[in-house]
Amino acid sequence: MTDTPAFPAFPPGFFFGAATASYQIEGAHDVGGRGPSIWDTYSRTPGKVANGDTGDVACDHYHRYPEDVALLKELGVDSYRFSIAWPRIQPTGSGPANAEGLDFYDRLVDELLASGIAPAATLYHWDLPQALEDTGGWRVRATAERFAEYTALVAERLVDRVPRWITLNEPFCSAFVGYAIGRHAPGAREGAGALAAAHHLLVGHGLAVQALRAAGAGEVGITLNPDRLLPATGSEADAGAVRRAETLHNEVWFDPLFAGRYPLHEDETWGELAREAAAHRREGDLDLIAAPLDFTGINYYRPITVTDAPFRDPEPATRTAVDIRVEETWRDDVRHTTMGWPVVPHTFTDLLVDLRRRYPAMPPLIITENGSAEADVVAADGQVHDSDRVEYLAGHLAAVADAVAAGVDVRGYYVWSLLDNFEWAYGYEQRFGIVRVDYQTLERLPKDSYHWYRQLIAAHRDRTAG
Ligand code: GBH
Repeated sequence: MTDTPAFPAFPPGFFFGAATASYQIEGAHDVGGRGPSIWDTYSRTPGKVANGDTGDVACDHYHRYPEDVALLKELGVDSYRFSIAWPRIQPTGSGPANAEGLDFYDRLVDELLASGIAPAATLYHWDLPQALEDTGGWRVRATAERFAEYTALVAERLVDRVPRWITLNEPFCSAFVGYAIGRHAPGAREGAGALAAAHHLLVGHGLAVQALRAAGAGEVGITLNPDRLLPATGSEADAGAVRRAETLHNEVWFDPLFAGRYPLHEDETWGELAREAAAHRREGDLDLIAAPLDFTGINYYRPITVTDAPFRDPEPATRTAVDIRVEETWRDDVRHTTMGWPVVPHTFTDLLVDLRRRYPAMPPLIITENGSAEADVVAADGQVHDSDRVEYLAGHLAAVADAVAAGVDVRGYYVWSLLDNFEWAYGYEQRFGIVRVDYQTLERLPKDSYHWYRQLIAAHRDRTAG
């Protein structure tokens, strides 16, 4: 490694981890009784995923998990965040547990514990059993009820050894990217359907929290991906655009979870669509959704610039839930990752400070994802000198440390991701790993960023020991 940025300082007890998700790394799509998920269907639909990539093999983590846990151990992380594939536990989304599916996560959890790493399990990172999509998916309340049953099955088996549970990962993506933009499975482009999905995801979260509490789970939380939304200009019109984007990106989730209300500006944002969505709400739902949590997981990558814009499709009949008269762009005066995302670390601090101020009832934060996609270059010396990623991580970790210094109670940080993996619509083209995966040989190669992160963790331990 060449020159490395200084390590930001965190308080004693602050923990470090690495994160992954089932469909992105496991492969073994037809092994151990696993049923098909909406991502199997979507990735097989021509034109949906770059290069026609699928998660059939991915990193073959299902078979290579001991090697991956060894990488985590060497890295020195306190915790590993992974997700459980619902269709491994219930191949068709309901009924009794598939023993082979539970056995896999049981082995993984034991391997982690034997390595001194605390497991953090996400119950839903987007791989809905296809059978449940066929009966309406998240548009219907029944899916939320099935989610609670699945959660109870998993908790019954693992709650004694998994100290940290995350119900949903980024329900924004499930609802809006899946049912309104159509760039994620199931690839729908709907208005009321996407807003119904948003509500049923929150109900599913609430029911899953009940199931986890009943099983005696330790820490329980949800992972959200709040956005830092900046107006393109100081105009009144752009201020309105930011308000509508705040509803779509942030308030749909944070308001019911942490303020006990439905989004403040939903009528201004959605008009007629908001009324259709409200039809799915039942008495008691807000209490269920707002049940106390132990932490809020935050995924953050980049800021978004927002401009007032005309409707994309003025026809109410075809309006999707993302048609809120807003154009989203990115800053062009800074470096961009290979995703095209601008690198502006201080926006992370600003976001955390702002959320803390806006939602006083929100429980302590854990950064459940942060990282960057960078070019895949193996140098002549056989190593990956990903100095751009090191710089990204250093900047964003420093931004988290700044938020902590400003009084925001952030408890830990998980880097996204341990491994290069299936980056959803981008397939294997985008690489977020601190460990490189050769998709021909499935060989793992720690990058410079892995070594840098290992040193940061070791330095934190030395500094805060005793
Ligand atoms: C996270 O999503 C995910 O949790 C993780 O699985 C993923 O690998 C990681 O970040 C890196 O992307 O262009 O309008 O179709 C981050 C948020 C939301 C970013 C969806 C890409 C596509 C929106 N993602 N977004 S659109």
